[in-house]
Amino acid sequence: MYNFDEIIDRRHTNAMNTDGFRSYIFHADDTMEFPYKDEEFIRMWVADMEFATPDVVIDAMRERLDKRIFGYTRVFEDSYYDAFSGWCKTRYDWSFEKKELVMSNGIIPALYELVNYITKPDEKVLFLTPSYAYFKYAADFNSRDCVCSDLRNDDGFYSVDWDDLSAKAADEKVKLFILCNPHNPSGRVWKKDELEKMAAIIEKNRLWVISDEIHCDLLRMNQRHIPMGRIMPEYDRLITCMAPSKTFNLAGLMISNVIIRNGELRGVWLDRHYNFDNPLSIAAAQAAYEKGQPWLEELRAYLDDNFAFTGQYLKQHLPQAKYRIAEATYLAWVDLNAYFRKEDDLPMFFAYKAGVLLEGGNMFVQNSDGFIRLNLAMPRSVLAEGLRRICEAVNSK
Ligand code: LCS
Repeated sequence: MYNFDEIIDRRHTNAMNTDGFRSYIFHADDTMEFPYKDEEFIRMWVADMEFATPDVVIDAMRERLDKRIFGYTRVFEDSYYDAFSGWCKTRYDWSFEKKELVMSNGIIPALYELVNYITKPDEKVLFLTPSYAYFKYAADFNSRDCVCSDLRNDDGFYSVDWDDLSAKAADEKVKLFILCNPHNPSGRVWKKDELEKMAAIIEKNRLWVISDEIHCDLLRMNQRHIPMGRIMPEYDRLITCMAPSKTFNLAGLMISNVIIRNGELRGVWLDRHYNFDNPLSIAAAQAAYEKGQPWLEELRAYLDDNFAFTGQYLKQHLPQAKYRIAEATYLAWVDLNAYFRKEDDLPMFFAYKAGVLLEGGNMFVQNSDGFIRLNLAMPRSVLAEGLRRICEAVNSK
């Protein structure tokens, strides 16, 4: 039994979570002041967890430390591929060849590079909104235009607007579709029929697809993830991104997996990508895939309970909030439109009035006004305090 109730002090670890919120959420510097001390905030924003990474991962890093030399390193040995591909086969019944796997220091840098390698300057990138904002930033960074297809929201349940997506995919300048599967921020786990419909649209228009599956291990207990690679087993223009970073709380180790089927694109990547990996990160990631499953199953059960707890709390204290338990991720997506105007700055409101750091509104590209996103990956006692403060601030507005 792991102890997910333990409160771990993250101060003085250079954590984005504790020290980076002024710049990331508020685009401000250290002089920005709040009615709370930094350590008094309940932090429900950036997508990492307040839980310790599993012991098996830390032990593997210690073993690697004992080897004492940390020279230039890359994933050369089969053991990493065996661990990660074994994970995919067991959990998702999906396989890929060893040569298709390349490593990246993160999915974000991979997106930035791939958009550049795949699209020409006048071509466009398509994705579903609301969206993880870095899909847009990856296009912006490369001066590519974005085309957004708004998801439909039926009483908190998100689905694709098929007519809209088909029409936008048919734009001859659209060359790349970035799919978030499962979807951040709605938490949807796209089902087989939905993925098949997307695949038909992709094939019809010969689009490249980056399927960002970084959240795929973090499912509610009753859900199943289907990699796009299984829906499109022969499609050459598919890139799949997965990582141990969200799953095992290793984002700072900066190691992620990119599976590139197309040989030519892989060649461009291998030529142009800065191709070294951190030796501690390789040890950690491999151990996570080899031995991390029992920890992950306990984590998922704890997260399921946090989602149920949040639902009950909101129902009682903020009855007009619309909330559905996310099918995946540890991120709750809450519709507060009954309480706020579209133009209200929700992250600012909650930081000042509640002492809670969260993301919301226009931080998700479009189609997200009046929503907040709450990171629930924390001990229940801290979550309870965060929810108490959120509800109190809204109710005393
Ligand atoms: N892709 C998606 C869909 C994500 O949600 C995140 C992190 C990343 C990629 C980042 O991958 P990395 O570069 O770390 O490998 N999501 C975050 C979020 O929603 N808030 O903080 C991080």
